[in-house]
Amino acid sequence: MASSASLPDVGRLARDIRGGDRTVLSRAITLIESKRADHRRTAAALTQALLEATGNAVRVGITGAPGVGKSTTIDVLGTMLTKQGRKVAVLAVDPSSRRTGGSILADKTRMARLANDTNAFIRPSPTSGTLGGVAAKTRETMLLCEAAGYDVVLVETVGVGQSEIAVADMTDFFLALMLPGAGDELQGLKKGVVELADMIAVNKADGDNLVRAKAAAAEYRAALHILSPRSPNWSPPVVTYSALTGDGIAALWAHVLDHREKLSASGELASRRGEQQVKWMWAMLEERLFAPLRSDLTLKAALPRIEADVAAGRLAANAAVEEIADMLGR
Ligand SMILES: Nc1nc2c(ncn2[C@@H]2O[C@H](COP(=O)(O)OP(=O)(O)O)[C@@H](O)[C@H]2O)c(=O)[nH]1
Ligand SMILES: [Mg+2]
Repeated sequence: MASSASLPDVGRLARDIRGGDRTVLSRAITLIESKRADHRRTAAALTQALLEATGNAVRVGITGAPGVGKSTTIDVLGTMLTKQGRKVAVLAVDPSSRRTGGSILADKTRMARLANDTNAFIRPSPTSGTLGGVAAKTRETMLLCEAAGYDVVLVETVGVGQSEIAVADMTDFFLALMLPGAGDELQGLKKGVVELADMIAVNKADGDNLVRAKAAAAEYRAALHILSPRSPNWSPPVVTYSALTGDGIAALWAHVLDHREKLSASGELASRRGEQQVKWMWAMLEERLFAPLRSDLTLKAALPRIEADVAAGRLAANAAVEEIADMLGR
């Protein structure tokens, strides 16, 4: 284990991050992502030191099936926002990227304009096998970006179950992107994504797709009618747009700002954020407390036998818990 002398000075790191130093920001995010216990403690101290400088960004989660146009949308939306004087951070959560690394490269080329924009910061968030397979450190990364002065944070996630819920739980506005037509409109509903969404946006409403995009939007609108809204202060709109031509992008962002205004006025934004933070604390604590179950080799080896005994009725569930707790307490 490294001595504390080799660890970065938290006060200095915090100052440089607040000063907007991108290199320091990148290094700090690497520290946040580290699994080393001493790094973890330093990262926590850093987050705490920066806390009062966080919370000022518009936090938007963007989800949708692969190919729906998330990266293209972020490129055009992000560029529009930096032109308005905003600083935009993009955090890309892709559970598949751990295996191939390829999708991150693809994303960088899809976000070519933003990648070269000095007022934008793009960071892929590595996923871990824990916390539902979601990037376990994306939330803290977002806080660091806010402290560095990024006032829009876009979190991109590919449309697969748990990572969507996790991203919805760390953002103010959850945007579900859909493809026009193809009769798959209601699949999104089945997966529950639409229930999380603060807006549904049908992309690729251009050329031959225009009519099908409008038809898809009408279907979503009808479907949303029968769902109870996530917020008493907001009915999720359904819009069509084209990331390719840029048509509808400004209107899309206007809805995000409208949502923000309404939820700020009602106090819901602050309470939603507060709840998110507490929920996140418990998720991390649970994760921490369960860690020995995965790392203790003797216990790991014994668990299948214990489970089998419980399943077969040879071992009472409470007796199994005592046995496991004894092993943990050794
Ligand atoms: N026609 C059309 N194609 C689009 C639009 N947006 C994205 N695409 C294309 O759809 C493909 C997938 O886009 P990408 O942004 O990588 O999707 P992601 O996987 O959701 O990030 C690319 O070939 C894009 O050029 C759009 O608005 N109209
Ligand atoms: Mg992408």
